[in-house]
Amino acid sequence: MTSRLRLAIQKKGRLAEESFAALKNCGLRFSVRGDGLLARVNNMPIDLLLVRDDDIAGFVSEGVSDLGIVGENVLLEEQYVQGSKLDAQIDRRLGFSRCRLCLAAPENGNIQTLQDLNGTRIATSYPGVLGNFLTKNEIDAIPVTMKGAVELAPRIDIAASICDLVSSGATLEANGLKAFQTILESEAVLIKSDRPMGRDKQAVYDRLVRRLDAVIRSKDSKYVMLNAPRSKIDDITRLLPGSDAPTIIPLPGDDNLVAIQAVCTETVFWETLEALKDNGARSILVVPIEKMMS
Ligand code: PRT
Ligand code: ZN
Repeated sequence: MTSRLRLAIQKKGRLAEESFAALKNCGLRFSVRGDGLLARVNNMPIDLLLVRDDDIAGFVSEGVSDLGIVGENVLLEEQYVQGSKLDAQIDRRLGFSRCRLCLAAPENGNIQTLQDLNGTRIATSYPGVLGNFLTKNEIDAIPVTMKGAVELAPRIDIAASICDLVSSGATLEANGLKAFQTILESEAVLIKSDRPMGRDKQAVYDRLVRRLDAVIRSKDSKYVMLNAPRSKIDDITRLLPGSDAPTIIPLPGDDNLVAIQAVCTETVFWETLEALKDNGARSILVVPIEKMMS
């Protein structure tokens, strides 16, 4: 087996672009060409396995790949289907490709609540996750497995409702369906097995995840700079999202005014800026943070 760390990622699809982007932000240099299954990272001993997302958890479990990036929804489904045979666990959450696995039914139809599902069929690509949810909630319904076009099932009487991934909600709306229950909040996750990696690979893994953590942390982070009356320091500090110790700098020539600078680790909304202004803040600047390592 190669001494290079192997990371399996989706070759093409909704996860692929963001997985590539996260790795490039970690400073990995590679190019993905044509039909190749393997992309070599030039500046670190890492090889990327470019595969379908359904194969990733299995590859990690079998030791074909040391790590994988996959939707939590796909990992959980594999875990339910394969049970204890699957040796692939969540190492860390990556914060992209967020979506919800929802139960949805025709708007204004017979199914509006969980209880209405009793005795009906539910079309889904996630029979394992759905089956577990139904058992836990003591609902007696039958999952019907479909690999695609799940949203069409109610229209052609394959099932009365569906259990599918939703992000913007446009697909449900276009098909006259309405979500009435979320059964899983999913995002991309880094997965690995419980097997030890060996010292060399472990060192590469440590470097990679330290950078990944920094990329995830800096994604929503902004550096906020503003001037404010000294009397408002506490109010303004409280308004800065996800910042614990802002830097306060006196402004020469004006004893009543200070400059406040802070790293905000949560999204800075327009509403936050408006509230800061209402509390006397002036000259507010919000700038992106490219890299952050504590
Ligand atoms: O070819 P391969 O097997 O690798 O890919 P795939 O076709 O199985 O998966 P792909 O690329 O569609 O999705 C990969 C992963 O992206 C999923 O497993 C999720 O973790 C994540 N993801 C995030 C989504 C969505 N958002 C999503 N909206 N996967 C699918 N959808 C579909 C959903 O099934 C529905 O058909 O998009 C439609 C709904 O989208 P909205 O925006 O209209 O609500
Ligand atoms: Zn797939």
